[in-house]
Amino acid sequence: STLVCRIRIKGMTCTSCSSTVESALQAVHGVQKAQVALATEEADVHYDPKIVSCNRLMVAIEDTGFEAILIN
Ligand code: 9UX
Repeated sequence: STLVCRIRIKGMTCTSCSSTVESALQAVHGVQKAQVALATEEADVHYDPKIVSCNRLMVAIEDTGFEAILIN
């Protein structure tokens, strides 16, 4: 079963930025689905908690050069 992690992403200014972040999240082992919305600066990531963590997903975002902030 999967959990959802919602993450605010700071610094994205175009759809290429959001596509880069979305692809990076989708490439992480344990991620079942990832959507990044430029307009709301939010990522919704469905992940298997036996394989990966929300903190690890935030690191994957920051590795692309953007700031990640946990939402609730
Ligand atoms: Mo768009 Mo984002 O031209 O770093 S790819 S600004």
